[in-house]
Amino acid sequence: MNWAACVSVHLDQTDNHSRPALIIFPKGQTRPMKPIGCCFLVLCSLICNTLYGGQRPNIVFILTDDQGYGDLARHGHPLLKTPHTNRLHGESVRFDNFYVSPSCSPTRAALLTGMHEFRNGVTHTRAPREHLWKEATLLPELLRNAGYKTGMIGKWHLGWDGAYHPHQRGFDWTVQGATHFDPTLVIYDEDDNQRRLQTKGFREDRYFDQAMSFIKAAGDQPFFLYLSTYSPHAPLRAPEEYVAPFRGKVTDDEASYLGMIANIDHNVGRLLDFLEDNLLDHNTIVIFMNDNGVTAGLDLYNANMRGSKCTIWEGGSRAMSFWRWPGKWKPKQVDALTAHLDVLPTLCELAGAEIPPAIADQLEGFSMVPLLEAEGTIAWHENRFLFHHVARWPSGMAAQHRYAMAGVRQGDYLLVRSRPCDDPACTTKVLGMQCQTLRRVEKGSAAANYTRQNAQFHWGVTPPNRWVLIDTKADPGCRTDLAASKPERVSAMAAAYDTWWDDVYPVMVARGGESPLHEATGQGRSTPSSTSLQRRPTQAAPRD
Ligand SMILES: [Ca+2]
Repeated sequence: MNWAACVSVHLDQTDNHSRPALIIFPKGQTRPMKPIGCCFLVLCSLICNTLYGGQRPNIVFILTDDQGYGDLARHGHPLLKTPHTNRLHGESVRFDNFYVSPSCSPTRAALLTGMHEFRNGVTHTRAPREHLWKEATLLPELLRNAGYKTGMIGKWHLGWDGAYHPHQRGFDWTVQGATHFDPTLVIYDEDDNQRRLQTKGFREDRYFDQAMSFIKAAGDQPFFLYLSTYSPHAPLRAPEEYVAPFRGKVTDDEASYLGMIANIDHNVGRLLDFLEDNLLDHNTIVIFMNDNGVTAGLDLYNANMRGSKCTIWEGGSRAMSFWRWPGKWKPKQVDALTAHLDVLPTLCELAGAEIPPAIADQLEGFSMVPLLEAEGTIAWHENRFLFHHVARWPSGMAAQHRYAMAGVRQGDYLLVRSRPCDDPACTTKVLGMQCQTLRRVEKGSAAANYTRQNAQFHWGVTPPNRWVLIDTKADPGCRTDLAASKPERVSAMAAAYDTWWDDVYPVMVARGGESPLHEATGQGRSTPSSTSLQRRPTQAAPRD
């Protein structure tokens, strides 16, 4: 049926509608079809039926918050069992050298735009530097233009107010509600109606309920569901049945953290069963990812990697990335260097969604479709660079942080500087917590965020005024500096980093990356307040 949605989009675009209609046109035809419309219909039918072999798959994209790459039994975790995510792992194409940003908002900005977060002004998790540049075109907008029904559940963290709200960024339908137990869900539908739904039980259980409702409501229309959990981000709470198996083995906080992951796993199983029971599994791509490095589980297990969330080391940004399409892609591991930047071009190709040239020219990611389809190992953008920066500097001090917690990847190599900046004005008084942490570690502190006694390893500080080179495949613990033995590689990667910084810096500043941070009064929240939702305009806000 999906050619029909495509037809309605193109016809409405000829009427200069700012937001293409989504409802199936021939099935519920509401106006006479002109000859030109018939031509469009035939043309679009041909186009859409040739897209990806005639299939327009549904897409369920699950993004967990603060779960680490190692927080999975299949990745060697000694305590977690995760049978359902293990099953997904076993049935998926697994991108095993897949990288995200070191914290929440930057990752979300990059994966929804296909561009580095700095190009969208996202340099923090605190408002307003969490706000995704208003001019950016997001993945759900592109998929909606291609006839997809778009839904978003859970954590957003790219700005709640006004034009930043996900309902204004391409999602027809959104569900929010961050309270752990008995959350009141705020639901916006595609008719722009808002309603509140008082629920019982645990938040992520209700999120997955809503996911199934959304899928049922989509009917024959292809859908894109962005299901973004708050678990296992702190505060750490989960139903006791999930926490109990870990009590007595680890600290209470760690038990709760693992319990939150066990609950996600339970819900992954529910969703996979639901798709199978409703005969949707063979036409639905399921993607599972985490958004940054490990947090509360760092001292338990980190897949032998150095680093946690908000560090520049390997463990700060390596992520799970499982892509399942039964009957279409054979399960396998892919070792090519891939990233969140690649999600947008990949899904647009799979969905047959056009990326306008002006946007395509700015994309920094590549379609992973050749990797998904290949029978064996293939060459794929082998010389690409990926650039990392923890950011989080005090507003107005980006230039001083050019080399503070920065990294560049190529192939299996990571060129890295894990250092505080050299500016004495960068203190906690101006919200320079990141550099202060590294200064404490440099002076010998054994504790830092997410670790009680392993800060010297996981937050390790590199020597001043030079880069360190790591072969991450041979050395995920990042213990051996190869810089002295590979000076040409260091020079080439360092030059690439400088070119990138010089290019992105003015763009980042112009798009809000240096805006004054709000004080910690709740305005930097990652959850919506009732006022932010009430202020959301009923019409699409003008782009400024
Ligand atoms: Ca996160």
